[in-house]
Amino acid sequence: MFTKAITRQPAKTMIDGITTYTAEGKPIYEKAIAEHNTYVSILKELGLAVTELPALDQYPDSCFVEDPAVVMEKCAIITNPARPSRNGEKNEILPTIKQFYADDQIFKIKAPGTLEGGDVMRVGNHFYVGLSDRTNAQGAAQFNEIVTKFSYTSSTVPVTEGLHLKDFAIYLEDGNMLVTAKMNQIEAFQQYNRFVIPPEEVYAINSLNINGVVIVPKGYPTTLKIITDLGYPVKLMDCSEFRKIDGSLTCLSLRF
Ligand code: CIR
Repeated sequence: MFTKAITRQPAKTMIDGITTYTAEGKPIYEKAIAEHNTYVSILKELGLAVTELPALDQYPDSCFVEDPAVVMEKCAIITNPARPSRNGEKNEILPTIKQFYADDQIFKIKAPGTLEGGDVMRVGNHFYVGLSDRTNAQGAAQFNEIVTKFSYTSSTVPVTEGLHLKDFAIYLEDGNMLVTAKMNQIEAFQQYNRFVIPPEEVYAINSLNINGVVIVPKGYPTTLKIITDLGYPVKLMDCSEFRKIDGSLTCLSLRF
Protein backbone atom coordinates (compact mmCIF):
# COMPACT_ATOMS: atom_id res chain seq x y z
CA MET A 1 0.00 0.00 0.00
CA PHE A 2 1.49 3.33 -1.04
CA THR A 3 0.95 6.30 1.26
CA LYS A 4 3.46 8.78 -0.15
CA ALA A 5 4.83 10.00 -3.45
CA ILE A 6 7.54 12.40 -4.58
CA THR A 7 7.18 14.38 -7.81
CA ARG A 8 9.09 17.21 -9.45
CA GLN A 9 7.61 20.03 -11.51
CA PRO A 10 8.75 19.83 -15.16
CA ALA A 11 11.53 22.29 -16.00
CA LYS A 12 11.13 24.85 -18.81
CA THR A 13 14.15 23.15 -20.36
CA MET A 14 12.21 19.87 -20.68
CA ILE A 15 11.76 20.78 -24.32
CA ASP A 16 15.40 19.71 -24.64
CA GLY A 17 14.97 16.44 -22.75
CA ILE A 18 16.64 13.31 -24.12
CA THR A 19 14.46 11.64 -26.72
CA THR A 20 14.30 8.94 -29.35
CA TYR A 21 10.71 9.83 -30.24
CA THR A 22 10.86 12.72 -32.65
CA ALA A 23 7.68 12.11 -34.65
CA GLU A 24 5.69 14.75 -32.80
CA GLY A 25 8.36 17.38 -32.19
CA LYS A 26 9.23 19.03 -28.89
CA PRO A 27 6.95 19.05 -25.86
CA ILE A 28 4.81 22.12 -25.23
CA TYR A 29 5.86 23.25 -21.77
CA GLU A 30 2.52 24.75 -20.71
CA LYS A 31 0.68 21.60 -21.75
CA ALA A 32 3.21 19.46 -19.89
CA ILE A 33 2.59 21.50 -16.74
CA ALA A 34 -1.17 20.92 -17.11
CA GLU A 35 -0.65 17.18 -17.60
CA HIS A 36 1.69 17.09 -14.63
CA ASN A 37 -0.87 18.91 -12.47
CA THR A 38 -3.43 16.27 -13.45
CA TYR A 39 -0.98 13.52 -12.50
CA VAL A 40 -0.33 15.02 -9.07
CA SER A 41 -4.09 15.52 -8.52
CA ILE A 42 -4.76 11.87 -9.35
CA LEU A 43 -2.08 10.71 -6.88
CA LYS A 44 -3.67 12.91 -4.21
CA GLU A 45 -7.19 11.69 -5.05
CA LEU A 46 -5.89 8.16 -4.58
CA GLY A 47 -4.86 9.12 -1.06
CA LEU A 48 -1.12 9.71 -1.40
CA ALA A 49 0.66 12.49 0.46
CA VAL A 50 2.65 14.05 -2.39
CA THR A 51 5.93 15.90 -1.82
CA GLU A 52 6.08 18.26 -4.80
CA LEU A 53 9.60 19.40 -5.61
CA PRO A 54 10.39 22.56 -7.59
CA ALA A 55 11.56 22.52 -11.20
CA LEU A 56 15.29 22.28 -11.89
CA ASP A 57 16.05 24.07 -15.14
CA GLN A 58 19.64 22.78 -15.23
CA TYR A 59 18.26 19.23 -15.62
CA PRO A 60 15.82 18.98 -18.55
CA ASP A 61 14.68 15.46 -17.60
CA SER A 62 14.44 16.03 -13.85
CA CYS A 63 10.63 15.65 -13.69
CA PHE A 64 11.29 11.93 -14.17
CA VAL A 65 12.10 11.42 -10.48
CA GLU A 66 11.71 7.67 -10.75
CA ASP A 67 15.18 7.39 -12.30
CA PRO A 68 17.59 8.93 -9.74
CA ALA A 69 16.27 6.90 -6.78
CA VAL A 70 14.59 3.59 -5.94
CA VAL A 71 12.55 3.55 -2.74
CA MET A 72 11.09 0.69 -0.75
CA GLU A 73 9.92 0.14 2.84
CA LYS A 74 13.26 -0.70 4.38
CA CYS A 75 15.74 1.35 2.39
CA ALA A 76 16.29 3.83 -0.42
CA ILE A 77 18.88 3.66 -3.17
CA ILE A 78 20.27 6.72 -4.88
CA THR A 79 21.06 5.56 -8.38
CA ASN A 80 23.77 6.57 -10.82
CA PRO A 81 21.96 7.77 -13.97
CA ALA A 82 23.91 6.85 -17.08
CA ARG A 83 23.52 10.00 -19.18
CA PRO A 84 25.75 12.97 -18.22
CA SER A 85 22.83 15.40 -18.55
CA ARG A 86 20.90 13.42 -15.91
CA ASN A 87 23.61 12.21 -13.55
CA GLY A 88 23.45 15.26 -11.25
CA GLU A 89 19.78 14.55 -10.53
CA LYS A 90 20.95 12.01 -7.94
CA ASN A 91 22.36 14.85 -5.78
CA GLU A 92 19.14 16.85 -6.14
CA ILE A 93 16.87 14.02 -4.94
CA LEU A 94 19.06 13.07 -1.95
CA PRO A 95 17.87 15.77 0.52
CA THR A 96 14.25 14.73 -0.07
CA ILE A 97 15.09 11.04 0.41
CA LYS A 98 16.77 12.03 3.69
CA GLN A 99 13.46 13.42 4.91
CA PHE A 100 11.98 9.93 4.80
CA TYR A 101 14.91 7.55 5.47
CA ALA A 102 17.63 7.39 8.14
CA ASP A 103 21.23 7.68 6.95
CA ASP A 104 21.81 3.94 7.49
CA GLN A 105 18.87 3.16 5.19
CA ILE A 106 20.24 5.18 2.26
CA PHE A 107 22.64 3.57 -0.23
CA LYS A 108 24.28 4.68 -3.47
CA ILE A 109 25.02 2.98 -6.76
CA LYS A 110 28.61 3.88 -7.57
CA ALA A 111 30.56 4.14 -10.85
CA PRO A 112 31.32 2.17 -12.91
CA GLY A 113 27.87 0.90 -11.94
CA THR A 114 24.95 2.72 -13.53
CA LEU A 115 21.27 2.17 -12.79
CA GLU A 116 18.04 4.09 -13.34
CA GLY A 117 14.76 3.50 -11.52
CA GLY A 118 12.86 2.98 -14.77
CA ASP A 119 14.72 -0.31 -15.06
CA VAL A 120 13.56 -1.57 -11.67
CA MET A 121 10.27 -3.45 -11.53
CA ARG A 122 8.99 -4.72 -8.21
CA VAL A 123 6.93 -7.89 -7.84
CA GLY A 124 6.20 -8.53 -4.17
CA ASN A 125 9.58 -8.53 -2.44
CA HIS A 126 11.46 -9.28 -5.64
CA PHE A 127 12.97 -6.72 -8.00
CA TYR A 128 13.54 -7.36 -11.68
CA VAL A 129 16.36 -5.12 -12.87
CA GLY A 130 16.56 -4.44 -16.60
CA LEU A 131 20.00 -4.49 -18.15
CA SER A 132 19.65 -1.66 -20.64
CA ASP A 133 21.48 1.27 -22.19
CA ARG A 134 21.11 2.95 -18.80
CA THR A 135 21.59 0.13 -16.28
CA ASN A 136 24.69 -2.04 -16.43
CA ALA A 137 25.66 -5.32 -14.78
CA GLN A 138 27.74 -3.57 -12.11
CA GLY A 139 24.78 -1.35 -11.21
CA ALA A 140 22.48 -4.34 -11.00
CA ALA A 141 25.01 -6.27 -8.86
CA GLN A 142 25.32 -3.35 -6.42
CA PHE A 143 21.53 -3.07 -6.30
CA ASN A 144 21.30 -6.79 -5.49
CA GLU A 145 23.88 -6.49 -2.73
CA ILE A 146 21.96 -3.65 -1.10
CA VAL A 147 18.43 -5.07 -1.28
CA THR A 148 19.40 -8.56 -0.12
CA LYS A 149 20.64 -6.99 3.16
CA PHE A 150 17.00 -6.08 3.77
CA SER A 151 15.62 -9.50 2.74
CA TYR A 152 14.41 -8.48 -0.69
CA THR A 153 15.67 -10.38 -3.74
CA SER A 154 16.57 -9.26 -7.26
CA SER A 155 17.43 -10.71 -10.65
CA THR A 156 18.23 -9.24 -14.04
CA VAL A 157 16.38 -9.31 -17.36
CA PRO A 158 17.65 -8.00 -20.72
CA VAL A 159 16.07 -4.84 -22.16
CA THR A 160 16.66 -4.75 -25.90
CA GLU A 161 13.73 -2.75 -27.29
CA GLY A 162 14.43 0.77 -26.05
CA LEU A 163 14.87 2.84 -22.93
CA HIS A 164 13.83 1.16 -19.66
CA LEU A 165 12.45 -2.21 -18.52
CA LYS A 166 9.13 -0.73 -17.38
CA ASP A 167 8.46 0.62 -20.88
CA PHE A 168 8.19 -2.97 -22.09
CA ALA A 169 6.92 -4.94 -19.09
CA ILE A 170 4.90 -3.73 -16.15
CA TYR A 171 3.60 -5.66 -13.17
CA LEU A 172 0.03 -4.62 -12.52
CA GLU A 173 -0.15 -6.59 -9.22
CA ASP A 174 -2.35 -9.67 -8.64
CA GLY A 175 -0.13 -11.81 -10.88
CA ASN A 176 -0.93 -9.67 -13.94
CA MET A 177 1.73 -8.27 -16.25
CA LEU A 178 1.53 -6.21 -19.43
CA VAL A 179 4.33 -7.09 -21.86
CA THR A 180 5.61 -6.68 -25.39
CA ALA A 181 5.79 -9.82 -27.54
CA LYS A 182 9.52 -9.94 -26.80
CA MET A 183 9.16 -9.58 -23.02
CA ASN A 184 6.49 -12.29 -23.18
CA GLN A 185 9.32 -14.73 -23.96
CA ILE A 186 11.35 -13.96 -20.83
CA GLU A 187 11.57 -17.14 -18.82
CA ALA A 188 11.25 -15.48 -15.43
CA PHE A 189 7.96 -13.89 -16.51
CA GLN A 190 6.29 -17.18 -17.48
CA GLN A 191 4.89 -17.51 -13.96
CA TYR A 192 2.68 -14.40 -14.39
CA ASN A 193 -0.59 -13.86 -16.32
CA ARG A 194 0.88 -12.01 -19.26
CA PHE A 195 -1.06 -9.75 -21.60
CA VAL A 196 0.77 -8.94 -24.82
CA ILE A 197 0.21 -5.35 -25.90
CA PRO A 198 0.27 -4.73 -29.66
CA PRO A 199 3.22 -2.70 -31.01
CA GLU A 200 1.11 0.40 -31.73
CA GLU A 201 0.16 0.57 -28.04
CA VAL A 202 3.54 -0.19 -26.44
CA TYR A 203 3.53 3.23 -24.80
CA ALA A 204 0.53 2.19 -22.67
CA ILE A 205 2.39 -0.72 -21.08
CA ASN A 206 3.72 1.84 -18.65
CA SER A 207 0.43 2.10 -16.75
CA LEU A 208 0.60 2.63 -13.02
CA ASN A 209 -1.24 0.75 -10.28
CA ILE A 210 -1.72 2.90 -7.21
CA ASN A 211 -3.36 0.85 -4.46
CA GLY A 212 -5.61 -1.03 -6.87
CA VAL A 213 -6.52 1.81 -9.22
CA VAL A 214 -4.63 1.86 -12.51
CA ILE A 215 -3.61 5.14 -14.14
CA VAL A 216 -3.57 4.57 -17.91
CA PRO A 217 -2.41 6.95 -20.66
CA LYS A 218 -5.26 8.24 -22.82
CA GLY A 219 -5.52 6.98 -26.40
CA TYR A 220 -4.73 3.26 -26.14
CA PRO A 221 -8.07 1.41 -26.37
CA THR A 222 -6.75 -2.17 -26.54
CA THR A 223 -4.66 -1.77 -23.41
CA LEU A 224 -7.47 0.06 -21.65
CA LYS A 225 -9.84 -2.82 -22.39
CA ILE A 226 -7.36 -5.39 -21.09
CA ILE A 227 -6.97 -3.46 -17.85
CA THR A 228 -10.69 -2.81 -17.33
CA ASP A 229 -11.56 -6.43 -18.23
CA LEU A 230 -9.20 -7.48 -15.44
CA GLY A 231 -11.52 -5.53 -13.14
CA TYR A 232 -9.26 -2.62 -12.26
CA PRO A 233 -10.83 0.79 -11.76
CA VAL A 234 -8.99 3.14 -14.11
CA LYS A 235 -7.98 6.81 -14.23
CA LEU A 236 -7.13 8.01 -17.70
CA MET A 237 -4.74 10.88 -18.33
CA ASP A 238 -3.10 12.54 -21.30
CA CYS A 239 0.70 12.05 -21.29
CA SER A 240 1.33 13.46 -24.76
CA GLU A 241 4.03 15.96 -23.78
CA PHE A 242 6.03 13.51 -21.67
CA ARG A 243 5.82 10.91 -24.41
CA LYS A 244 7.67 13.33 -26.70
CA ILE A 245 10.73 12.95 -24.45
CA ASP A 246 10.34 9.21 -23.82
CA GLY A 247 8.65 9.75 -20.47
CA SER A 248 5.63 7.92 -19.17
CA LEU A 249 3.52 7.46 -16.04
CA THR A 250 5.77 5.60 -13.62
CA CYS A 251 8.72 7.90 -14.38
CA LEU A 252 6.90 10.90 -12.95
CA SER A 253 6.91 9.79 -9.32
CA LEU A 254 8.57 7.84 -6.57
CA ARG A 255 5.95 5.91 -4.62
CA PHE A 256 6.34 4.32 -1.20
C1 CIR B 1 15.42 10.05 -20.52
O1 CIR B 1 15.71 9.69 -21.66
O2 CIR B 1 16.12 9.80 -19.57
C2 CIR B 1 14.14 10.85 -20.33
N1 CIR B 1 13.92 11.68 -21.48
C3 CIR B 1 12.95 9.93 -20.10
C4 CIR B 1 13.05 9.15 -18.83
C5 CIR B 1 11.88 8.26 -18.60
N2 CIR B 1 11.98 7.61 -17.34
C6 CIR B 1 11.46 6.42 -17.07
O3 CIR B 1 10.94 5.72 -17.94
N3 CIR B 1 11.59 5.97 -15.82
